[in-house]
Amino acid sequence: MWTIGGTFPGPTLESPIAQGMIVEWQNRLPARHLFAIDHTLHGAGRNLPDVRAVIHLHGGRTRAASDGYPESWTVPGHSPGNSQICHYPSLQHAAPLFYHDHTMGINRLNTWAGMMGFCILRDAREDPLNLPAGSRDIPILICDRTLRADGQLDYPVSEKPGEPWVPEAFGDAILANGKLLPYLDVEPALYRFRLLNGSNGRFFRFSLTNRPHDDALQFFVIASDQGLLAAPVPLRRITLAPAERAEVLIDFTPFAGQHLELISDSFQILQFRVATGGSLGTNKVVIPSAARSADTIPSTLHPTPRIPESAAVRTRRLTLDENMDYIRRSMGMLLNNTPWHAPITEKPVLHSTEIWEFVNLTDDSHPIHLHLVRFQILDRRPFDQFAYQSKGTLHFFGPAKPPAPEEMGWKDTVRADPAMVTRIIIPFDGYAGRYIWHCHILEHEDNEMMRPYEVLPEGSHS
Ligand SMILES: [Cu+2]
Repeated sequence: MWTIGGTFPGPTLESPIAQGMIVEWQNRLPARHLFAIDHTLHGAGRNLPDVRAVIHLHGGRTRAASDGYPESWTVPGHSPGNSQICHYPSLQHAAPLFYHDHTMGINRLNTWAGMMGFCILRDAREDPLNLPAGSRDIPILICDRTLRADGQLDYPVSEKPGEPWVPEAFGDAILANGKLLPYLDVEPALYRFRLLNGSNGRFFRFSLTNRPHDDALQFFVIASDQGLLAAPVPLRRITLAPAERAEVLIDFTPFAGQHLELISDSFQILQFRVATGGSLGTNKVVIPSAARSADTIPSTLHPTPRIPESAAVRTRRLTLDENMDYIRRSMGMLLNNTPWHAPITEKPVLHSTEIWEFVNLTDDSHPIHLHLVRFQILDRRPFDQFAYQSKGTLHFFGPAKPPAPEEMGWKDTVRADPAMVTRIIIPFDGYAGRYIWHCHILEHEDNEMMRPYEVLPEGSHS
């Protein structure tokens, strides 16, 4: 793999909020790329070096200069120009963030190669909640990859000579923190897991089972992309699109001596081996039950008042489009029918609030991510794709559906489902500057499903 810091996932960055971090990302990749580059894609031409990298902190409220713009890549080497120095002020809520490559035209290859890891922002104001901590607070990056018969990492290619890009890459090996079918020894106690879907394109539907009984066991969702929900949400199954996160509490207390499994549909992902009687191994001190009084699930977490629609100064209607490329003879995807290099069209003003509605004209669900900001999901509403294509009018097939309870917190990535209008409300807080928004299916992103946007200084007219 091509990793950050020599491990996959890369080292977990941890910081209290508002303390700030300065990270120097040094590019010491080898001279040849691990996978086949499609030089016909925008930003990946033969005139550019094959091996390039730039790191983005996903979900970070970061100044544009440190955000990892896709064209601000570095090349391998040890001289000063070969590293990217980023300031992450972390002036935001505690949240499970992650960093990953974002290089123009080859992001899907670099990230698949392994260039990603967690960044956990903590807030001491959460301490009174007594959530599981230390060895019972575990980030788990789950992703699919393809392994060749000799065990080496592989990435699919198309059948077209010289144009290896594929519209989607799905692997049949599911890795949890880089391991295939691993197990985790746990105590019969309450645990906090921070789940991240690190796949290029695979959606997961996680559940917890006690095979062979195959019951879908209950767990509690306590946080989404941008931190704690208002209250824990009991669930037996949760969908995570690429780049979405969920924090869950699992209580292993009733399962002493049993094996449980985290699964997604038919895939086994991770086995939990629950110790008997509160001890783990021979040297471990048995925790008296009185000392575990913190093993309760809080009834409330963090207030997340809903932003009223009236707070928005404007609404932008943005289509998600399929685009038949007759030269490439393949289907590409676009945002608002506009390629990456066209002039910037979305220019919200700093500290203003907008509603963006994604009119999905494709047959795919696209996880849409905006850099810099956090947002709330307003609703999803089914509409007539044909009427929109032919007349440009929105004809709805039914009422708007509110987001699921586990989506009611702050988000930075939203599932825009096919034939639905997905609406989000976004306070553009943070910094003025040029950022991007894109589909987080990395094959789509690399082939034009990404656009710049610009936050204008306060007092400007958008
Ligand atoms: Cu997409």
